[in-house]
This record gives sequence, C-alpha cells and structure tokens, in this order.
Amino acid sequence: NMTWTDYHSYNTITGFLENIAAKNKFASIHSIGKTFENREMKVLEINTANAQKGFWIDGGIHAREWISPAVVTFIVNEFVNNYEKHKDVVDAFRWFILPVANPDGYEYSRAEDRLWRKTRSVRPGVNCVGVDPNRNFPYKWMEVAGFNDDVCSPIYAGPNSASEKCVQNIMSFVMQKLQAESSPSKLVAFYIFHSYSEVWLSPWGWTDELPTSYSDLMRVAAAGTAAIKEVYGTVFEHGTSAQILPPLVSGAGDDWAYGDAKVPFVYTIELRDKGIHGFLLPPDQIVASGEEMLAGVKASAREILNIL
Ligand code: 0X9
Ligand code: ZN
Repeated sequence: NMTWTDYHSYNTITGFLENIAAKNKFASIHSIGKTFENREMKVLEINTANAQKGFWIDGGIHAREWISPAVVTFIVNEFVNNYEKHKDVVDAFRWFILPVANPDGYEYSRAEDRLWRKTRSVRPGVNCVGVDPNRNFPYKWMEVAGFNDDVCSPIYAGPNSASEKCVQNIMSFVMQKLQAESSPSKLVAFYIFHSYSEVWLSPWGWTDELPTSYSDLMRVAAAGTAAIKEVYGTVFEHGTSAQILPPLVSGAGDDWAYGDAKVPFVYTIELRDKGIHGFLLPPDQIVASGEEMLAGVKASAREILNIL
C-alpha cells in the first residue's frame, strides 16, 4: 500500500500507478519494455485537457537515491488526488512520468546493497555487475570525461552506448513515441530527479560551454528554486551541471534529452539533503521534500508556459 512515510518496493510503486490508471479516465499506463531482470517499466500518462505540450519526469535511475521515486510519486499523487489545487499546471501539459527508471538496481539496493548505484546487467566473462545508466546515453558517450571504462567502477559507461535495457526503453519511448513527427504532444520539458545535493541543473554536463538557450533555462530554474525556498527555506543552487557539479560528465541522460531528443527545458534536480544523511535520507523527510519539489515543478512549469 502506498504512503509517503516510507520508501516502497518497485511492485508497490507500479501498483500505485496502475491503480491511478484504473480509477481515472485521464490517466493511462505505457509499458515501455522490460529490464535486464525482466521487470516491466511503466510510464504513467496524465492527460486531463488534451494539452499539446509533453512534460517528462523520471526518477530512480540511480538505485540508491530512494528519495527520488518517493518525491516523483508524491507529485503524481498530488496531481491526481489533489487535482483541483494544481489544475492550471496539470491541464497545461501532457505528463509522462516514470518514477523508477532503474528498477533492477532499485530492488537490489533495497534487498542487498543499500548504496548500489548502477543497473544489474551481467555479461559473459565480465566479473563485475552493472553499468551506470547515467553514463550510458549515446550523446557524447565515452567522449569527454566523468565516466570510467573499468567494468567495476560505479561510473562504468557500459560496453556500448545504450547497452542497458532501461536506457534503451526510455530512449525508444521518447524518440519513437513522444518526439515522433506525428506526436500530438512533443516534449517541452524533461525533468530528472536524483539525490543528493539540493541543486537544479541544466545542460550541459559534458562541456563548460553554455547551451544556446541558457538564459531561458536559467529563468525557469530560478523560478523553480525560488518556489522551493518559499516552502521550507531549502536553498537550491541553479546553473549548468558543468558550472555547479564539476568535473565534466559525458553520456548522461540530461545532455541526451537536450542534445539528441531536442527537448527545450531539461533539468537534473538533485534532491535533499546536502550530505548529513546523503543517500540515506530518513523517510520522515519524504513529505517535506515532496512538498517543496511540487512547488518547484509547478512554478517552473508556469515559467515555461510564459516563455513558450
Ligand atoms: O553524476 C550524476 O550522474 C549525477 N549526480 S549523482 O550524484 N546523482 O550521481 C549528476 C548528473 C548531472 N548531469 C550531467 N552531469 N550531465
Ligand atoms: Zn544520481
């Protein structure tokens, strides 16, 4: 059963999504493919007003960052079960939400190794398990920095770009369905939730150069972080990944979404905290983290609408 006083299993989280889709005409599930360990990945679509603008949110691409799926499901629950309160923002977009982008890793972190980061793929003759899915995207894959080609490294980029099933599933759903020529709701925003550090990051991560739409990206990030601060005083810095989180990193999903999938507003948001608990954020912070981030998503989404 779903709550926001605890972290939940992948099955509980997908059951929560299925239940929303079963109970609400405006919600539906897209099964986007199986993981290496055969878990079905499920994207929840929320389409209350047939909006033409798509908004992607994912979480849980790094296994140990448990606050990320928890905050994403908190936002889903607010959008659906407190719809009247958020109606203007919910109606303005067609939402595609994937709370757990790396379910195999997430379950392994719950059951065996709390600080696991990567996927759980294995290959013959390779003595370490998994790939960092946030180094595995094809945009500038293994080209610049911030990855490792040692199979045992926590930032192992993989034997090829998009070697990981979870990365392939996201890429093909986004490219073939959401960004297709005939798509009724191309993505205008792509938000990726990680932890921890409390920062709101735009592309690029692979270069110090500023993206072409830097000023618009910063305007939206500033609106988001200002709204976050108003809720509990939590201060999120914003900037490009290269500015805020050096060293440079290539092969991350955000740079792919901006560079290859051509989504105009792409952010990686690193949730609570700043390191006191780090990845082991106590579950009694889920609600507060969810509330401030709901405010951040809403305010930034409204700013996107002002710009578009
Ligand atoms: O290094 C990462 O993948 C992310 N940080 S984490 O501690 N959650 O692992 C940050 C990714 C930011 N985006 C880029 N550098 N492109
Ligand atoms: Zn992460």
